[in-house]
Amino acid sequence: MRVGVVTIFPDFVKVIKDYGVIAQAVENGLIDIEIFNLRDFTTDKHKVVDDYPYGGGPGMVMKPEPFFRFFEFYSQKYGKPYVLLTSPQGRRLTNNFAQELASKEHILIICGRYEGIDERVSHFVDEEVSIGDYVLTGGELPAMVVIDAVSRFVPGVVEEESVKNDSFYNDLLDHPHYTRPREIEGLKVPEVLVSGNHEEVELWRRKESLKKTMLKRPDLFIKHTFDELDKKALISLFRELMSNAQ
Ligand code: 4HQ
Repeated sequence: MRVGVVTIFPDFVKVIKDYGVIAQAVENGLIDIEIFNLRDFTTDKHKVVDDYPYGGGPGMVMKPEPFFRFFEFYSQKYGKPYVLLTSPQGRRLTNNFAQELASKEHILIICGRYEGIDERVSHFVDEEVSIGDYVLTGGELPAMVVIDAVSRFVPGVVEEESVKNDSFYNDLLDHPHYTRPREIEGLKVPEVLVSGNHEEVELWRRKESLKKTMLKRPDLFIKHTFDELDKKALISLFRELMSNAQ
C-alpha cells in the first residue's frame, strides 16, 4: 500500500515510520509512506503557505496554490490517490473505516494547520476524516493516527488472528491478557488459562469480552450479533452470576 502525506511539519510526521510494527512493515515493503513538505511547493523566497482570510476574522488560512502545485507534481509521479483531508467535520475514524481505507492501494493525507485550508482545495479531496470531537492544532497527529489504524489492516503487518481478536473487530472489547509469572503480590492468573483446555480458554475469553463490553460499552454490546460461542458464554456467565447470588 502506498501512503502519501503532505504537511508543513514533515519531521513531526516522519516518526510514524520509525517505530514498532509500522517500521517493520515499511522495511518489509508492505507499506510505502512518503512525506512531503508543502513549503517545497511554494514559489516565493519566504516559502509562505498562509494568508489572511477573505472577509476578515481571526487567524490565517492555508493558501491554495502550494496544494495545487503539489497535486500536479504528485499525481504526475504516482497517479491518482484516494485523497483524505483531516478535519473535525470529517467522517469519524473507526476500525471499520480504517479497514475500508486499507483496501485502497494508494491514499494521500492532507494535513491542515491554522484555521484551515482554502475551501477550493476540497476540489481534490475524496473524503474528510476526523479522529474525534476535539480541536487539534493541526492535522499531523490525525494523519499519524489514520496511518497507524489503517496499517494494522494491511495484510502481513500484524497477524490476522491478532486483528480479529482485537477490540471493536466484532463489536466487542478485547478480553484480558496475562503472562508470566503465575502469581505476583498475591495476584494470580485465572486457573483456566493454565489448564491447557483450549475450548475452556476460548469460552472464558468470550465471557470476559462480553462482560467487559456490557459494563463499559453497552452501546457496542447492544449492536453485537451473537454467534454460538457468544450464546454459550452468556448462558454460562448468567449461571455463574445466579449461583453467586444464591
Ligand atoms: N483539526 N480530527 C486540522 C482537527 C482534527 C480532528 C483541527 C484538523 C485543525 C487545521 N482533524 N485543523 N479532530 O482537530 O481530524
